[in-house]
Amino acid sequence: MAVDPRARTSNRTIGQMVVVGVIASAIGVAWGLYIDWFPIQGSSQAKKIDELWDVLLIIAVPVFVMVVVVILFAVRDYRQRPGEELLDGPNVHGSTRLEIIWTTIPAVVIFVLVGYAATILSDIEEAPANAAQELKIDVTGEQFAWTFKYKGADGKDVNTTRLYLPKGRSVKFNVRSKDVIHDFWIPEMRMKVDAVPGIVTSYRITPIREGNYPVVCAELCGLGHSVMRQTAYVQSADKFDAWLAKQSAPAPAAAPAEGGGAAPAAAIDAKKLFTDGNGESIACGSCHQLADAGTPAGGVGPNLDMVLAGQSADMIKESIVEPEKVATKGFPPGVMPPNYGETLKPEELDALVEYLVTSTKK
Ligand code: HEC
Ligand SMILES: [Cu+2]
Repeated sequence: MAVDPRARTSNRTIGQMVVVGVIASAIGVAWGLYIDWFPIQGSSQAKKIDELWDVLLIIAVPVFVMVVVVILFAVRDYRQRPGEELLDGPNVHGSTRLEIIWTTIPAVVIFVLVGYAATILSDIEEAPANAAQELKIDVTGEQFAWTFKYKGADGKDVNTTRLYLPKGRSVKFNVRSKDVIHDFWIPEMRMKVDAVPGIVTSYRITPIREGNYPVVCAELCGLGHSVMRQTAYVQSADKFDAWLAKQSAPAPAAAPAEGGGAAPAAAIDAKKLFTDGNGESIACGSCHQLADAGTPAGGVGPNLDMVLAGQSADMIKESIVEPEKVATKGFPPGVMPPNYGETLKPEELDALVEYLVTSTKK
């Protein structure tokens, strides 16, 4: 006897679906847990976030499999066969029992997951027991670099483009933007927040392993977005303290005495201007390699030891103030900040140019 085409789902079919679903879910979950989704765990927050990911995956994969299995079986059993072109479907009315089940189960799953995710969120945002111990760092994003400001031992600001972090200590970043929306992210630390003009956003991490990790911008912010990358250096707490103490030590060159005849250029530390900026100007060293200043290779901009050798002071000055005028071949235009004419004082600019002329002379 032919099966009534309007009622093909038998207990046998349901049994097949369950078997296929269970096997596919097991494979999917095992595969999902096997894949190395993330970079190493650099912060205590990273562990908890990765655990949350695994739990979500264990629940989400079977849900996905269930939906796909039902679709595939429906296609197999209910597709139109020859001779059925004029047949109508079965006259089915709602089933209150089914509707209650398919509303309740997803609702319960979602409430449980939301509750669990909320506890993880409050865990990873929790302030350390000893709030005074926490290191606070001001992070400023602008097209196309990050700058970091620490409070030195004597309360003096320490500005830098290299992010140094102590292992094992809670760090709170207060994030700002000078222009458009950026997003401050160190993938190994997992946490991430938009830098929004006009407001201060924040998050905290506790680094748990020493090493160098990329700092990236995770919000499309303009031509140089993809190169808005720097490095976070996680060091032992002792090394970090020594670094910070050294940065906040008084500058060797004292300001010229009032009315004194000291040449202003002598008071300007051009190398420091190059490596750290003046607080307003973005540090050149975050993009350019320069042997004398010890800034690393691999930046966005050309290696200045190579391109500036033998160039005149006028040419160099022009390249700094009007970077667009002569774009360097092979490098992205529109990435070097166009406003050094404003963010650098004229005497700072001159000191910087002179420094570049002498330090790149062969
Ligand atoms: C955000 C990254 C970035 C920063 C910060 C930056 N530059 Fe550049 N710079 C570039 C890029 C990219 C180029 C090449 C494209 C161009 O010429 O505009 C460049 C080009 C140059 C050139 C021309 C090189 C040549 O081939 O003649 C000079 C000189 C220069 N920069 C000096 C500086 C100085 C000095 C500073 C700091 C006051 C600085 N740059 C800050 C990215 C940067
Ligand atoms: Cu950005």
